[in-house]
Amino acid sequence: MLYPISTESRIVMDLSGVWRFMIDHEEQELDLNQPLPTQELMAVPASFNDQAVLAEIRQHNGYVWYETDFTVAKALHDQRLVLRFGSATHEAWVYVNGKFVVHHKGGFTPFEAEINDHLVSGSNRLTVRISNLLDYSTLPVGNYRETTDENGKLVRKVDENFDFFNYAGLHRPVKIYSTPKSYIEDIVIIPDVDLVNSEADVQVKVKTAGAFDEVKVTIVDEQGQAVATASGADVQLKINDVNLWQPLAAYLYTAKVEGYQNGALVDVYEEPFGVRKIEVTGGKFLLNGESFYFKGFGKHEDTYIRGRGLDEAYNVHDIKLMKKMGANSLRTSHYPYSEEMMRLCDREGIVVIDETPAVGLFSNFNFDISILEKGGDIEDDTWVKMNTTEAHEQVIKELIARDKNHACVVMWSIANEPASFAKGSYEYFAPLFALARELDPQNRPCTFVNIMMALPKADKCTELVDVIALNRYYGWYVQLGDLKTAENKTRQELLEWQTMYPEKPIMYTEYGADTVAGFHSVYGEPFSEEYQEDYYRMNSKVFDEIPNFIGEQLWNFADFQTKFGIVRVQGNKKGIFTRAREPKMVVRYLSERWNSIPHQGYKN
Ligand code: BDP
Repeated sequence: MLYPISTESRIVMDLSGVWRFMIDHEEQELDLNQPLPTQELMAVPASFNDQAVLAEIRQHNGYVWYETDFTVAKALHDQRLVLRFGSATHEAWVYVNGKFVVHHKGGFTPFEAEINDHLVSGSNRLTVRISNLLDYSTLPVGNYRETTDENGKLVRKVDENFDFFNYAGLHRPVKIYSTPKSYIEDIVIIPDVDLVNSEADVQVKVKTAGAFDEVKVTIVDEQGQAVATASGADVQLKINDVNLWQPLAAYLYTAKVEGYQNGALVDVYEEPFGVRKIEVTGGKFLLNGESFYFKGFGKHEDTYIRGRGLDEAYNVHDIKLMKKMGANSLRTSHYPYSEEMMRLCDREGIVVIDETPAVGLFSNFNFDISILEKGGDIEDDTWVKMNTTEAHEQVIKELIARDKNHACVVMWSIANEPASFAKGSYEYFAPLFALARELDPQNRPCTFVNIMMALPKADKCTELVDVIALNRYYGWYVQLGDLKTAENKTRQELLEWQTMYPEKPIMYTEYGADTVAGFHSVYGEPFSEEYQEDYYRMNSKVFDEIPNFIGEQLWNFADFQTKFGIVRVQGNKKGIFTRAREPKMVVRYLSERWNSIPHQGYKN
């Protein structure tokens, strides 16, 4: 799916701004021919939860309404007009002038619809109904229940089966873009680089709709010079003396695609891409033929007031902080991030593990690893209870359709911390890994993120992955305050993985300790800034001993909001930055460490 951009043949209108907003009390049916009966206002894009200063809105579980007005310039009336949502969390029904135009389920991927037939000249009304409900058929997974209040009125309740606040609303830009009636629908770019001769064959496949008698593809370099050109909807172009997309030294080419009719240019689209090679072999992760060491973060799209809404200033700032620390990578934990962030990572050379919103695939979450140390059959009914296959297939399709051309994406993460030790997990995941591998034109490696209880002997799904990605909390959820034992456990487990799967590289995708900024302890007690630093030092020491250990992505970049919980005071405090992006003490230690570890060629 193409990102909406303006070109010589296309115009983008951004509908961001202040919209009307209303909670749906499900009492009477709304007359969609009338404007929403509300005085409440809500900024878009942003979560609705934290804006209004009303508990009723912040904690609402159910349906809400958004509405705005827009006018399309007369000059565009003969163009194809597409209404596009960067995301709507988690389910949306869209109406233009009271008429239904599109429905989409899944809160983190874009969707769109042609709206020409629904438009009137002058002012148009765009109304969106959104649900933030989650259950055992959605991703992420929520524990859903219905009760009634003292007046017999239905009360819906979602208890998040995951550790982040269930922010919802119109989180990403809502746009209308124009194309000519005949238009470029999709572009697939598959670079194949010959590292020895510094040249690349780039296959470009163009999908068009309508009447074109010629499609022309030109590859343009960063200086704006055309370096290769070809005619056809499926072409191979050669780039000599190719500039590689390298971690933190990104080089982006642009594929300029033009569609002609009777010699006249009809539609143009420009897709950025990078040339780089990814290989997983002999326990290493190779980027452009050299072993790559992941240094970086799991994070969240999470800021004050905006909640999970797009904030490009935060995105730019976060990446600058990462680069300053010597980091080179992030995982889009625990859902696809905005397209704006993905384009920024392309530009900044940030290496991305791109994750689906499959989190909470666990019917009985706890950190009791003793159940697994006992061995034998594990009592867990996750794969009987969950009904997420359809949503999972859909989001893999939508994520790969959206992100397939991004240079920054080096691996897909199919899920975070599923019950991969439980009966039925392999049968659930095998077809999903097969689907991702079949759909990705660039054949990127695939993984899922393994939960602490799924120790080497217990896990049933590791066979499916290219890279073993582990979330581990020795020294926090287990062996709290006992870093000596935690160190031994860490070492013992990593060596066990390495022995069992000598060909598969191993990395940490989470490890961390809740730390209250400003809390200090001469004893280095848990929650203190000293403990956080000791915890990271202990882990670093073990990582450096394990040859196949190829990366450390800590948890979390910044403190973030969660649901209430007795171990969550104002959210999760595992950030190495506060929610306001102020550094905790450990940032100095990690900056020194990461700035001294090369991005490539470490542990060769
Ligand atoms: C892991 C989850 C992550 C949590 C983290 C934690 O993947 O979402 O926030 O633990 O407990 O289980 O901090």
